[in-house]
Amino acid sequence: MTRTFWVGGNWKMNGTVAAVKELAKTFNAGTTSSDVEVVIGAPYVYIPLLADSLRNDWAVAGENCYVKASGAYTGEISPEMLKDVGAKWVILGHSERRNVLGESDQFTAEKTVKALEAGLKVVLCVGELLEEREAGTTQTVVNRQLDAVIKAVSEADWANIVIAYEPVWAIGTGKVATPDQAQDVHAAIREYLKSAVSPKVAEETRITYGGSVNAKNCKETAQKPDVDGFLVGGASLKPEFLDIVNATN
Ligand code: G2H
Repeated sequence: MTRTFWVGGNWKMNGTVAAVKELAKTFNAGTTSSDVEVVIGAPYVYIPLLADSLRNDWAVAGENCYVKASGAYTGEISPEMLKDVGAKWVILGHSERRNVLGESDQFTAEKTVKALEAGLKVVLCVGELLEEREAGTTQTVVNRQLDAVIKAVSEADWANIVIAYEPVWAIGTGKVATPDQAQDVHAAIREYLKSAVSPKVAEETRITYGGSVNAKNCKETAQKPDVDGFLVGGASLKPEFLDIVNATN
C-alpha cells in the first residue's frame, strides 16, 4: 500500500493573534499537492482562531493534552476540549515535553490512549538524546518509548497514530539528521512495529522525521523509502513551510 505523505507544523510556544492570521493567509494561498496530509500544531489559545482561519484541507493539532476529560486539574487541557475547539490531532511525547517538562513514557502512553478515545489522531514523537546516540543506544531508546504505547493501545488504534522520529540533537539546532540517518532509524522503527505489533501496522503507519527540517534539506530525505513526511518546528512559522509540504513534488 502507499502511505499518504504527512507534513505537520509544530509552532511550539510561538505566535500572536496577528501572526496566526497572517500565516493562515499565507498557507491558504499556497498551492499544494492533493496527496499530502497537512496538520498545524498551535498553542492552545490560538487553536480556535487557527481552526477558523485555516484552509479546510489542512487540520489543526494541539501540542499536548491531559489524561482526564474534565475536573479539578488546574491549568490542564483535555483531549475533549481540543476537539471541541476544532483540533483533529494532538502532538504527544514531544522531546520538549519529555525532557523539559519531565514527562515519562508511561504518561505519554496514557495521554495517547485518552486522546484516541476522545476521537483525536495522535502524532507520537520519539527520539534519542545526543549522548544516547553516541552510546549506540538510539534504537533501544526509541523502542522503549514506542513500547509504552504499543502496550497501551490496540492494533486498530495505529490507524490514527503518526510517528514522528525526532532525534533530540537535531531539534532547533540547525543540525539536521542526514537522509541516511533518518532512513536507518525509520526502517528500524518499521521493523520493530512488525514484530511488536503486526506486519500490517508496520506497513501502514506513517513514520515522519522532525529536527531542523527546512525547505532546502527536506527534498532528499523525502525520497527515502521509510520517510513518510515531516514534523516541522521553526520553518512552520514561515512561508517556506509550503515548500516542505510540497517536498515530494
Ligand atoms: C522538532 C521540530 C518540530 P525544529 O522539535 O517538532 O522543531 O524543526 O525547529 O527543529
